[in-house]
Amino acid sequence: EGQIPTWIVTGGAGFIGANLVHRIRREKKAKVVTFDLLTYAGNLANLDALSHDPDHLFVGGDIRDPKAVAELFLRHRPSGVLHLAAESHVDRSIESPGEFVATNVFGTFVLLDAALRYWEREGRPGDFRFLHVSTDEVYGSLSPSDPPFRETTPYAPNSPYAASKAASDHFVRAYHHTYGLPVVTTNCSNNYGPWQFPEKLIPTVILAALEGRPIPLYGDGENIRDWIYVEDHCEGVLAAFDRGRPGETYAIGAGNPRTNKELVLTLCEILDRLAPRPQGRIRDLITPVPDRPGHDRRYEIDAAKVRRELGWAPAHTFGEALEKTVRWYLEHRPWWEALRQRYDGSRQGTGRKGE
Ligand code: NAD
Ligand code: TDX
Repeated sequence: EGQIPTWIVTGGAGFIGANLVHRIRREKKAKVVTFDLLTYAGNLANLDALSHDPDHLFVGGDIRDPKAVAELFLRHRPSGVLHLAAESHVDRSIESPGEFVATNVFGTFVLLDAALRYWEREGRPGDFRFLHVSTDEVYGSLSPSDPPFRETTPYAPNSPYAASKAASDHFVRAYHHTYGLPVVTTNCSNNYGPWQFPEKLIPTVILAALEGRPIPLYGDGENIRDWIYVEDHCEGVLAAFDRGRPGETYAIGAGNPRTNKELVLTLCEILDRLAPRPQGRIRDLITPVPDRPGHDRRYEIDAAKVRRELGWAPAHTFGEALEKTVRWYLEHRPWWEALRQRYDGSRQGTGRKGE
């Protein structure tokens, strides 16, 4: 037909989704339909630069709504789906786990079921892909001597968030095994970069420093996370979408494990250079707060399979991308100041509402 294909991106107005949508429109010959409910975490401003792009369309809607999702497939006839819509914040999942079951588990099921019906009606095209974006948190917590997570690591989710993502991964797997739907799942480590909602650690630290507020460090600060620049994650997602084998899972990580304390101190050092405070060193703002209940101690990814099978490798080094991220927040004050109405940044520690 000579027409370019249409890809549906769910959650495209969120942090990773927006980075992915921009990347697709920059680098791929595909139309994008962003399907997003615009919850507290979704933000149309993240897609502002595409407002005049004739090959991008925003559709507001809920992945938990079977009619809206069926309509989405019928109307846009996609050749692939990149599924990122989710409730994504561990602390919120501790406060209200039900929303995580509804969106991450039931919403993913609704999307899979609509994709299956559509795919069967189209004659089961072999090149259709349902790419499910998931997390390394499904594997649980590593002890200091454990080897990093791999695709074969047993699932052992510990937070309601991780449990809901694990359940969604299992439904994705079942739709391949039982019905043959061509699915691929990626399990990625902690992302950072532009448009990350300020409830997550890295933007929390940057904005607290810029506003002269306490920088909350949970527990002893010795928990380890494996950090990846969001652009590298998006490249991995697109590689898996393009070349991943149906039914396979791919663990994505850039090999940057850091304790929270190390990471926060590195950020403070970058901020002391780029946005010094006349009142003193930024590290003086670091404030220990009560630990997250059930806080996983250590995550780390062994990305040998994506490197070998998909030819993927991260293009950014940790120090440079972290500094680039700090600069992005410095240069996009209006973006995050507007979010202050939805999130005042004063929550410290976690636990239940009102604590
Ligand atoms: P985010 O919270 O920034 O964005 C989520 C988006 O989904 C928002 O735009 C929101 O409006 C939308 N959404 C929520 N509920 C919806 C619903 N019912 N219907 C339609 N849209 C809905 O999340 P993120 O950090 O960009 O994460 C994106 C995906 O990547 C998630 O599936 C998450 O589990 C996964 N992931 C995130 C990380 C990370 O470090 N942030 C790491 C690995 C995997
Ligand atoms: O203020 C804080 N202080 C602090 O010490 C916050 C917000 C976090 N932390 C700690 C908790 C974690 O050990 O920093 C670490 C990172 O916390 P988050 O940014 O909340 O991320 P995490 O819980 O590791 O989950 C993230 O990575 C995997 C994303 O939110 C998930 O969506 C993703 O799947």
